[in-house]
Amino acid sequence: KSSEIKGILKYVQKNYAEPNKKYYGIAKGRNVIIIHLESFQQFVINRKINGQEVTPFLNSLYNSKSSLSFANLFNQVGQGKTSDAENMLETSTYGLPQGSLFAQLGSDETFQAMPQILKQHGDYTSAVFHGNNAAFWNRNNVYKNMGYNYFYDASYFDTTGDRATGYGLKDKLLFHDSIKYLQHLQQPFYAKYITVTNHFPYSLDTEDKDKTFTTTDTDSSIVNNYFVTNRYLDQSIKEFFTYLKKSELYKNSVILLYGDHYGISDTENTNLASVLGKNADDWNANDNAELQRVPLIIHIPGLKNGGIQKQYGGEIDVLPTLEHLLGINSKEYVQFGTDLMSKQHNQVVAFRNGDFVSPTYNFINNNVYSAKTGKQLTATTSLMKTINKMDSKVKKTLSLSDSLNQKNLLRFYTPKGFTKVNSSKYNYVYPAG
Ligand code: GP9
Ligand code: MN
Repeated sequence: KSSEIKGILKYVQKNYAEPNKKYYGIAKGRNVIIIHLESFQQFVINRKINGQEVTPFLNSLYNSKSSLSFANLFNQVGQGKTSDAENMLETSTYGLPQGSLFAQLGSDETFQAMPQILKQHGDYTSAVFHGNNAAFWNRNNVYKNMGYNYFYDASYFDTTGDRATGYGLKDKLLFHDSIKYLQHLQQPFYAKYITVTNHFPYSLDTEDKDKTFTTTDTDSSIVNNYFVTNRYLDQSIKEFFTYLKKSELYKNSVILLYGDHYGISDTENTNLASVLGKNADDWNANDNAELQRVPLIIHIPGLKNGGIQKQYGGEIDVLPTLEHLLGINSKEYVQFGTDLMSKQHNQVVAFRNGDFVSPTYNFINNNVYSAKTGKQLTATTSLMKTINKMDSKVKKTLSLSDSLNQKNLLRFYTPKGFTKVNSSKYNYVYPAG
């Protein structure tokens, strides 16, 4: 086992991408607020429906010079969905080939996750705010192993009657009702909000629907309703930012927003074609892959030279990117992603099933597509030589991540200056639960 972890360390160190000096440490010491945008996809950004932007506030953040916004960031989740996204964001390791890492391994896993990393680089306090019950995705156990100080789940909030939808407290209420807890967190803090209202089946009472917004009229009620809860999510974020600005937390924070995975499934995608100005009859597997983009917006109040970034990346890359912005070198940790702002950043994005996308070629269901035109390419010997090289790198990174997690190999490696999490120190209280 100790030789196995050595091999993995050697691999991640070889793949390490050096920080870009222009951005290294620009957010050092700030509070970090992560906003997990449930089921929110990139194609919604800057999109108008019936002449109106679906998400005007998120668009303003996305288009701001104070944000590093990523146009080609792909979700890489497997069956663990939200929990896989969280795992990648917190640890820069992949979810499992089957099932959810949180659910299957999370109770006993040794993590080197962001809450503990920040505890040791700047004495951060950490908390999660979520409108669902603590046990969902085994979060109650996982967060202790990640070193989270506090977990404010549904039991902290009034979720009665129409205050909740299928997955818990509505987002506007989550932001509003959590402020009394957020205000009292010791600064600097690392706070994560996991939203729920924009979750399948995208239902919302009439009184919560935005009357100024008229959605699409496709044959799919899922597609039509999706944009309605997108708008609700957008307005909840806007209200939260209004509070942040009023409280002065805003200028001392970096606010990172990301979509966790698709909201419209492959089987519904043809109903989206008309909305996207495409022909449903030509829809193929590559179109589904292209739709796996999710927004990543790293909003740094005061930043003047941000803007939209075109480089390809995935959820696995978010953690090293954030670490470098905070002036923490990711080199000492076992992380499979690379800093999106680094000149050495790896732009081949692995999907959990072994398919991949990149700025040149997409490899989907054993077919090669041009990333530029979306057309399927003939598998010539020379093309396949290139593809096989990319493919074996993708397979290798996934399998090393799986060994690390499945055999809990971080038990055998503690980086210098890192203290292993002692989960027994954390005892989350669930007041009404
Ligand atoms: C529930 C929420 C949804 O607490 O995070 O998870 P998902 O169904 O998207 O994996
Ligand atoms: Mn989700």
